[in-house]
Amino acid sequence: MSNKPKILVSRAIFPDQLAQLEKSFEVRFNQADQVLTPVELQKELSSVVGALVTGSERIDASALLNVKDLKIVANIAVGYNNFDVPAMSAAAVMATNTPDVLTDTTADFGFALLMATARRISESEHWIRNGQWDKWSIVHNPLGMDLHHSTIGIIGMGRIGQGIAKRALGFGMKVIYHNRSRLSEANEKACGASYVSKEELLRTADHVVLVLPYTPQNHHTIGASEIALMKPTATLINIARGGIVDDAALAKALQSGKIFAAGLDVFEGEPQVHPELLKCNNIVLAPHIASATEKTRRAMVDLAVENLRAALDGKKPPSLINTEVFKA
Ligand code: 8YV
Repeated sequence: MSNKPKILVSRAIFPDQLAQLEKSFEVRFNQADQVLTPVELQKELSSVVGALVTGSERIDASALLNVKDLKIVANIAVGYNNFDVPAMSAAAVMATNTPDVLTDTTADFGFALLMATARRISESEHWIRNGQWDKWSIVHNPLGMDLHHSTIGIIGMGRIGQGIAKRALGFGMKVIYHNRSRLSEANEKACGASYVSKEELLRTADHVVLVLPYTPQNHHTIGASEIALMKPTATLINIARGGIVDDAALAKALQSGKIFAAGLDVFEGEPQVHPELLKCNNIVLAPHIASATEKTRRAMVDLAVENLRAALDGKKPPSLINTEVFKA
């Protein structure tokens, strides 16, 4: 029997990072690399002092029902809609996330997805693979939409939204945004961004990019009536969370040509994807990879481990969400 404190690591991390943890902790490690069932999660959390989880494990009152010594659950993600924070606070469990370290990588990906969607890069590849290139002409091509000098509308202007805005400036794009609260004048200037209402953004943007956190209030921020406001030539990019877009309504809009195309990194009920979306050609699909470079995923794990170690050493974790739980 080891006398090291016991922690849970809910999914595979890089082997050297795991080995480092194993020097200080007895690690309960989910080898299966599949999301733990609620029953498994409840059982695992009942016997550990800390846990590193991804955005897929729901940490709520039920998951915490039998905890005895649990001090911290550290999300390896910036979004923490998988946390019921009041329930965690009620159980005196610290909640942490991984902001900043993934901002640029995620903004890069948002822009890559936008470019791939507007310029129909996935469809073009299929075009070649399906032997359709023999029909090339000036008009006989997957014709796309321009990014340069178009208007990008960003909904959710946190760190990642601002990163996308700065990239858009390099393309000579006009940047408009909508957010819960307005940025400071200095921040608006740095992003070259103008604040508009959600309706105006949807009506005027050539490219709509979603980067807002998922909360009950943000459920289906984009549904049939919002899509109806968009230009038929517009693209919609979701790198935020599934559930922010009504995927069934989006599939209908893509199939009927109500908007030009969509790029999705996140889905309602992922890893399941709405079957009607899979039938659309004017879509670029990605399996939630916006933060997926080795450098950034390592940095996310490092920050989550830093949070975990701090909490277990009685120190304030650097990205503590429920500060009221920390007692110095
Ligand atoms: C993660 C993310 O890869 O940070 C987030 O909020 O969505 C991604 O960077 C994913 O949640 C796995 O933890």
